Amino acid sequence: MLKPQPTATRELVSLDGIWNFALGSHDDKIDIACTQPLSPELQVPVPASYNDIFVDPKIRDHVGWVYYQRAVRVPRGWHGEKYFIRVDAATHHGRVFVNSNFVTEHSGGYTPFEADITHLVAAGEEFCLTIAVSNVLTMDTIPPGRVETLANGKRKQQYQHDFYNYAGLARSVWLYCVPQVYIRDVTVVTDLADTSGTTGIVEYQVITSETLPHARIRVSLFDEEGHIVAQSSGPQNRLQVESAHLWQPGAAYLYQLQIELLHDDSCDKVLDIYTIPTGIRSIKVSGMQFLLNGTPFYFTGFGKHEDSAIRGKGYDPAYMVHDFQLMKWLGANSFRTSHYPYAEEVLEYADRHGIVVIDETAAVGLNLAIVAGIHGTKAPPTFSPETINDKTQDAHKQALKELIARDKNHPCVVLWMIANEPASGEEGAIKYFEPLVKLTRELDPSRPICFANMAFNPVNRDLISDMFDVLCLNRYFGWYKHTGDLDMAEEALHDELSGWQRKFDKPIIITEYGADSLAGLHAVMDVPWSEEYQSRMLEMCHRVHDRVEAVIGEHVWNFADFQTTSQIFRVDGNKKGVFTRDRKPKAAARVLRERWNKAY
Ligand code: BDP
Repeated sequence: MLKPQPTATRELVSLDGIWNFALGSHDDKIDIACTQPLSPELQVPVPASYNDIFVDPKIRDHVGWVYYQRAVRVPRGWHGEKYFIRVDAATHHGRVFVNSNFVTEHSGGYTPFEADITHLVAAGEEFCLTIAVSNVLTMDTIPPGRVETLANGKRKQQYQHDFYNYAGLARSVWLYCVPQVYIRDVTVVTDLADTSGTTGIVEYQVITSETLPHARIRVSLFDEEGHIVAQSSGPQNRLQVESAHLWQPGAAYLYQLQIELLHDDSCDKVLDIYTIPTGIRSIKVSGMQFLLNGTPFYFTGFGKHEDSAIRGKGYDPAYMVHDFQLMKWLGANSFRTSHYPYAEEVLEYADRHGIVVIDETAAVGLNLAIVAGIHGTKAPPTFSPETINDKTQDAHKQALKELIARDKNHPCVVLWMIANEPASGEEGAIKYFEPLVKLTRELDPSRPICFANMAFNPVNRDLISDMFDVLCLNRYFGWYKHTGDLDMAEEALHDELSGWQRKFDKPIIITEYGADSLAGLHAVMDVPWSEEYQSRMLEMCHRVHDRVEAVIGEHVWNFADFQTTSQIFRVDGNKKGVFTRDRKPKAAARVLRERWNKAY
């Protein structure tokens, strides 16, 4: 799915800003009256989650639909074009209305959707745009959840993941136009032709709104100086680039792949034009190594969250650039989009600056044993008709399709993570994951795949790791296990990682390791929650990572403290950040800076 882009043939209007806002009723019904002009009494910024904007628990804890509304004018110059409303994210369900006419709906809170509204409004006209957004999670959604009705009649959203269920229009909304005949989709896959790594391959496939003769699709690859280095025609082909500049971690080089649809009687007349920033690089998993451009790559960095005070999960370019600066300061070369696809702007920035990304779906919480473990209750089976079932699996398939459709052309994305900490030791996991693995490989045969395994499913209990290319392990030795005893933790971590290496002979990335720490709490001894203990725990893990050959990466959990749902074992959120929520470094930052700034 192409991100809207202003080009010589396309225009784009941002609908970000202040929108009118209303709360829906306390059920799952859409209130059609809310698509009539709303009073401006409540107004919200877009993009932002709405929860922490107001000081009203009724809004923060609302379960169901809310309504966003604003007036929009279609530019008068768009006569004869096709125009679309595009919503970058509506968490978790969105319904779009143009002057009360229902236009489209979408489930999945972290991927975009759009609708052609050309037939509904004429160029030059103003219309009332309403977007209804529901935050409800059920066993049919990804991530899954359950709405509980309390004794006092109040509805409460339950879910199995640790981060707060922020909702709303957390990313941009656009009105954009394309010509009548237009480029619908482009897929770009790159590789290196030889082991010496000098000849780059760029394979492309273009889908147009109507079938065109070969000669009418022209594709040109420009280097960073603006020179054409390869050219071709037709909807699919393979370009070869001699002495290619490679996209390298920390040293990105971006070519521009320009696609043009030409008029039938003159090649000088361009009907549509679209450009894809293209990094030439190869990815391969070989034995226990992860090869980027033929060279073993060691991942250093973080599992992150899109999370900040007030705006919740709202995209904020200032926070984004600052986070990248902090990662660079530490010597981090990569991060994981835990636990959902991030705003596309984040991937564009990573492409431009050579930061490697593990791209994750929102399939988090597919494990009923974790919550049961916390409350000391007996866990129901995770995979059953009443719990994670065929409908969840359908939603998961859709989430994979949308993730790959959106992110397939980003050179920074080197690995698809299809789920976080599922119940991979329960029998139902095989039947659940087999079709998902197959689908992911069909959708993108060019990238390896993984899931994040959790501690309840060690090597002798996990049933699905053989289906994946890279083993990703989330491990909290020294925190949830052997708390305060780093000697025991070190031995146990080493034993466990050695076991995985012996059984699979595959590369291992430690996709989560870390400890909570309260900024400002200091201790001489190994006192959990102190800044020193967090640092010493990370150092302990690093000693083990260095001793196990298969370990090819480490992502600390988490980059920054983040908001969680109200729980007694969280104090104003999860405090495993190496930075506080407002991005002040804790002592652990020094440990990482020292370690990661030496070359890997
Ligand atoms: C892991 C989860 C992550 C949590 C983390 C923690 O993958 O989402 O936030 O534990 O407990 O199991 O801090």
